[in-house]
Amino acid sequence: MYQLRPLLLLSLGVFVSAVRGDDLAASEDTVPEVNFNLEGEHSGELPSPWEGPSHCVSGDHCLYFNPKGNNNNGQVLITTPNYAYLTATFPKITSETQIAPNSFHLAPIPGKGNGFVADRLIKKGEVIMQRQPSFLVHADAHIEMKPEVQEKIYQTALSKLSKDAQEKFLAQFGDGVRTKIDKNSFRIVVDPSGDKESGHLGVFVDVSGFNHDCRPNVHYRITNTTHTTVAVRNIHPGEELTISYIYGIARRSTRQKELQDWGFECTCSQCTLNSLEMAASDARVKEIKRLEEEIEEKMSKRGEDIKPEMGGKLVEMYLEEKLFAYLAPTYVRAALIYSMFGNEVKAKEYAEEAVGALTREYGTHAKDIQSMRELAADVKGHWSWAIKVVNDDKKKAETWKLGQGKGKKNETANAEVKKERKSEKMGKETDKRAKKGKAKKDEL
Ligand SMILES: *[C@@H]1O[C@H](CO)[C@@H](O)[C@H](O)[C@H]1NC(C)=O
Ligand SMILES: CC(=O)N[C@H]1CO[C@H](CO)[C@@H](O)[C@@H]1O
Repeated sequence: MYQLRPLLLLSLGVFVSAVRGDDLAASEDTVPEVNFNLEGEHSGELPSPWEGPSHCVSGDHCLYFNPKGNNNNGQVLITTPNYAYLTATFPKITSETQIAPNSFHLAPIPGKGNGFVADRLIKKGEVIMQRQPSFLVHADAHIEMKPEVQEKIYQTALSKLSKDAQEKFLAQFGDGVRTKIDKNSFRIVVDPSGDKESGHLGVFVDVSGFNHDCRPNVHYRITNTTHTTVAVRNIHPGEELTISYIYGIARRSTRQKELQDWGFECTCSQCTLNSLEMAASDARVKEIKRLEEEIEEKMSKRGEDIKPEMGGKLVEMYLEEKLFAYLAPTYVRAALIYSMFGNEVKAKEYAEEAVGALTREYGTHAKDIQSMRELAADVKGHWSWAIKVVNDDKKKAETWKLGQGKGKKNETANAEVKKERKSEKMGKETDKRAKKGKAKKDEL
């Protein structure tokens, strides 16, 4: 099976125009009608070897094609001039290499169709695959277009890909091109600034060979439309390579409900435990969430009542639950907490693990990597060092506040927007205090 669910952003406006049928008819093979007057937005031609725009629909959704993309297998976009330009001009991936092509092969997996099987030991941290989407469509266009118009433009787009890519596309789960996109695409925010309007659906034909497991051995991330898969533990010859189609840190009943979207029950190792093990697993997941909330809450109150062993306990539960694809934030927390309590050995150990996990899960540019490297290299020189050792020392409390302002900026790899805002506020607080001359040497 090759199913991946896109997370569509359905706004009311989109829904209304879909109901009203606002789409104009497709202008097959006519002069592209591209809007050249959008202020501050790109509307011209794309750099070579990109072709297009052509086949424009609804004014500004057009077809773009890169025959050299994906190792000459081709890449098609159905999107606005601006998003096409962004996609076509993302920096080339050079820092991350692909492992040898002979490390795994596609083979029948009992009960699952085809899947990737390792041919050699694939080591934790190895990059398995990096791909551009073969087929990328703006979410608005996918939702709004009239079916007959959509069918035409999707068929045209598909016919531009190599034979091999077309075959792989058509071998995916679902009837018809539209359903295959619904069931197999990844949601991609094209604009690096996070503009919500820039939601696209991307189909990566090679990635479809990864089957689902709720305790996967491979992590994936999408950066600037590039899909990267990395081994999160050692994978032995003969073992299947899996990713998770859903967020893994959920109880079994939740996971099963979500997976019904692909028409199958969760039958992975974790979902088929016996009832005793299952209850233990569910309890652990519940405790993980509770402890994470508790740590977050205490950290937001200058680390009041936080216990040194909390971070370590969290890591332990993640490992027991085999959540190897989601370890980075957990290691970062543990490293910081141990450092705050002046435990040099453990702070160093977890900071080193954090660097590895951040690289696997977020790439070499992950926000917190530099800080975790610094912590691992010189625990006692880090802002967090021993600030909880003397609880009632005024100066230490001050340091904590300053440190947190800085720490928040650097050490919340996957902080949500809300948390970012909070840290901005704290950052300003730090500046104010710095001006008053109260800052310590290494806090700024
Ligand atoms: C993503 O694209 C933006 C804009 O082109 C670029 O500044 C940024 O460095 C890219 N990120 C990565 C990780 O390549
Ligand atoms: C300790 C650490 O990682 N500091 C970095 C925090 O982020 C700023 C910029 O965002 C860097 O300049 C620091 O080096």
